[in-house]
Amino acid sequence: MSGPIVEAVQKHPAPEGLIYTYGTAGFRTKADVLDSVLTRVGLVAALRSRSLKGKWIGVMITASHNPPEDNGVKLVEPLGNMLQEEWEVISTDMANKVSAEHVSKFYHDIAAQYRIDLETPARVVVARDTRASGARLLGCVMDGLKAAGAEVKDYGFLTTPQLHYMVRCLNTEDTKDAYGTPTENGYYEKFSHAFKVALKGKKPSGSLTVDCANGVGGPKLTELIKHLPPKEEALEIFVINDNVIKPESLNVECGADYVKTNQRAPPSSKAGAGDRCCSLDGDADRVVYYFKDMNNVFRLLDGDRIATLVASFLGDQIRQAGLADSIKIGVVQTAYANGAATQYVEQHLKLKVDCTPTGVKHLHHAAEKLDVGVYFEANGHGTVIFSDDTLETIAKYEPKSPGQKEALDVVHACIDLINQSVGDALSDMLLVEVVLAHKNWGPQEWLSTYTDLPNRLLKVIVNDRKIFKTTDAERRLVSPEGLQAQIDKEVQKVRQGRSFARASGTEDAVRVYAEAATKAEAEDLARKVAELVKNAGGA
Ligand code: G16
Repeated sequence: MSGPIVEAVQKHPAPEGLIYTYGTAGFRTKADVLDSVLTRVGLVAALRSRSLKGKWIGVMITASHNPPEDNGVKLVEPLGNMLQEEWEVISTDMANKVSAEHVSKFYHDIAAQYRIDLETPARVVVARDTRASGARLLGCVMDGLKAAGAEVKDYGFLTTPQLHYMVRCLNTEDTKDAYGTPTENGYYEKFSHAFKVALKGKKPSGSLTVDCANGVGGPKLTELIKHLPPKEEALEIFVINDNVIKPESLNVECGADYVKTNQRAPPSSKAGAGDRCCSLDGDADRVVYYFKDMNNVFRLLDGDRIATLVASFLGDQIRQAGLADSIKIGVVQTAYANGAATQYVEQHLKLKVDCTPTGVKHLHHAAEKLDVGVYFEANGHGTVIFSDDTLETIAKYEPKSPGQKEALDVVHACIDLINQSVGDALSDMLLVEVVLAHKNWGPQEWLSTYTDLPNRLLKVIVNDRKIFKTTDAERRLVSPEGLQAQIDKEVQKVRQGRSFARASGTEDAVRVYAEAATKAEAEDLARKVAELVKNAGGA
């Protein structure tokens, strides 16, 4: 068998003995073993587009929060959602075919099985983050796309959420659901305009320092700032850790994952007490806030905090607009959500909380079932989505007083400000700033809404993380046998204890989370559970 597909696949042979999996956020591993995967992802993207009659499909080359030597790739559905699970399986199968002939046969088998007409146009949008391996891997995807005869738009460097935005814009262009102009400028204009309108003349207090993880978020935030209202009228932003010329510094001692996991500011931070700071991750789809309090103690305002802040604000505005009876807000979290955050949402905000496994796609699906679904992972990954019915209710609603109109205007502006295709650090950050400005809050007031339970997150390297299998939204282990009972025993020894272990979908490690009434108890519990995991996993 020969032909363009066989030739393209032969050009990028798969290393022997490696098994690839489309995980939490696509394929992600060391960049030097990804060439074959990228070419095959190009083929899958073309098939997926053809299966949807030529709709644009996104390919993002990034390993987000992972170290600089890693890379990865994920596929984006036409409305900017994560790839459908059925196609994750196809992608995994495609990546693991042994020979070029097998790949070509599989490509045609899938086309036959899904009744995909290979003459239908295939349209694919590609972009990448600033990793050194990105250019080479882009070449590998292009070879796959070319072999499959796809039409390609290459946006160069983008944040992951910008790529999602482009995909959604391209597929909704000239329809009643048009999301925006599919250009970088279009992105900046849409979100900066919504920011200005949502602020309603209010000004966030103080400035904001943004750590960009030395990733693609740095240059993109600098561009966005040019479109925002002048700092005298709105917000002064200081950009730090934006060195993309040195890709080996990506996510190193900076960025959202560093701050969340280590519960400390990047060592490079020069912020003083009370200064509001936030950190993006390597591809700018996560954001966490933090500050030093008056005693110089580091205080984290993570994804749970963003969810509670935003849910309470939107709840207030919807109530003030007179829409409380027709629109219900819900919050979606994962097992990593702090117990105090869950309690605050349920008991104080009186909102429903759903818990799903880790991975944006799971949270997104759960949020889609709500009128307004506020979903955030504790690590800062999340957004808010409004159901079609809710959007219609809001669009048709006639306010009955100036107060109702004012609140309704804010709701409209927030809908535009929130990147509803996916969690977007830049859009989330602007939303947080709007809420703080309306509430006239600094980070201390935000922190005072509830007290987090002390917690600890650890990474354990084991021989084979795949033996760690979970149930109950990853809160309990079903394998290795007997391990959960041992964890339960440790949990019972501390006050307000909770702990779980799960295999990471993006790194070769098992993650252990523990929380308890005191810092010492939380750290002790995390250490003990990590030890149990190590023993069971043959570290
Ligand atoms: C990705 C996923 C997130 C997930 C994170 C960690 O984030 O998109 O949903 O929380 O990985 O996942 P895991 O614990 O399975 O390694 P990112 O920002 O790295 O793309």
